[in-house]
Amino acid sequence: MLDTLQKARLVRFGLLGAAVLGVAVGALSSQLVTRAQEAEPQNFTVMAGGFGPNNIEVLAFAPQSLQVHRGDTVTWVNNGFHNIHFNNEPLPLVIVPEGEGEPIPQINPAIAFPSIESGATYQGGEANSGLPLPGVSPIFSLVMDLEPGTYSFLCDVHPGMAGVINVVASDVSIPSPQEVSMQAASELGATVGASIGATMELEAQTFTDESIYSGQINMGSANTGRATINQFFPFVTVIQAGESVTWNNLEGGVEPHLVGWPPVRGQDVSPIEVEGGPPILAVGPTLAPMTPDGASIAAGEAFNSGLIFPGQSYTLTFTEPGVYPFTCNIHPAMNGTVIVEAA
Ligand SMILES: [Cu+2]
Repeated sequence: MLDTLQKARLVRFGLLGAAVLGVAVGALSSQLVTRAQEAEPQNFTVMAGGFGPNNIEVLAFAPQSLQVHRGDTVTWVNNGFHNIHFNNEPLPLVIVPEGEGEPIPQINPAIAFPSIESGATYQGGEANSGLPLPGVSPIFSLVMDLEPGTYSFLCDVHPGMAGVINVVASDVSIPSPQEVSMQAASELGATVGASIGATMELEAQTFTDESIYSGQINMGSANTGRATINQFFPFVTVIQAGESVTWNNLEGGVEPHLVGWPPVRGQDVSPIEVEGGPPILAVGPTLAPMTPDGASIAAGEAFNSGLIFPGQSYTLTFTEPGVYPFTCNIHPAMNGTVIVEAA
């Protein structure tokens, strides 16, 4: 038998429980259903790139498109080496400005450095987050103070990587921040899933005598949507002394690669200080071409192709028998071997 006090407690607990549940359900439903403009501005997250298993990297903004109301904030999470640039066309990543003295190949300062600070109010026009260089936060946000309309942004490093923000009128209901994040996860997941299948196919196609003895190596993947599979296909090739190997970054790929040996990692830029201004981000030994296309390599000789973009190839001739490892300086998991047999 419950005494009166216990009953009173149970009733109170029951009411409290229902109230807590009600608040929770209320909060959840207000977050999960589409809605017209909230009294408070909302904060939406956009993923800039993502990583999967098997050396898969997604070079896309997710969600690719989202709706906001005027005054909402969009926060980009930079998961890779990307910038967020409200601009019509991508800019070239490496430029060689004409000027006094030796021309210096350098990372384009119009890509590298921000033209708007994170947290600022965006009112349209050209605006660039800058690159996530050492010491720069991977989180970048803007308050969208914009008339209803479509505003597109892109990553200059990865042509084709672009996204859209649709600013809609305040009385139009839009997906909640939680729904937008779910959409992002779904888009990234679908791309990674398709690429896992593609990896297996590419490996099966390239683990054949025909492929291994061809002297042809593909750098990463092509036609895997907005994903790149950062492997060499095949990663072993066998040639005779005096023959050549050609590395192909196929048309339809989305990521630059290099081929070189020994590995030179993490020295993408060699900054040159400039008084009263930002440094010149001179291309460092990781990215700098050292060995021209078509050159001959002797046993033990160091080489570096420099960046090879989709649609470009790079050929070396191996004159001496031996085992020649190679790597991609910007993708440490990309490694392979040329085996040169005596002719
Ligand atoms: Cu690579």
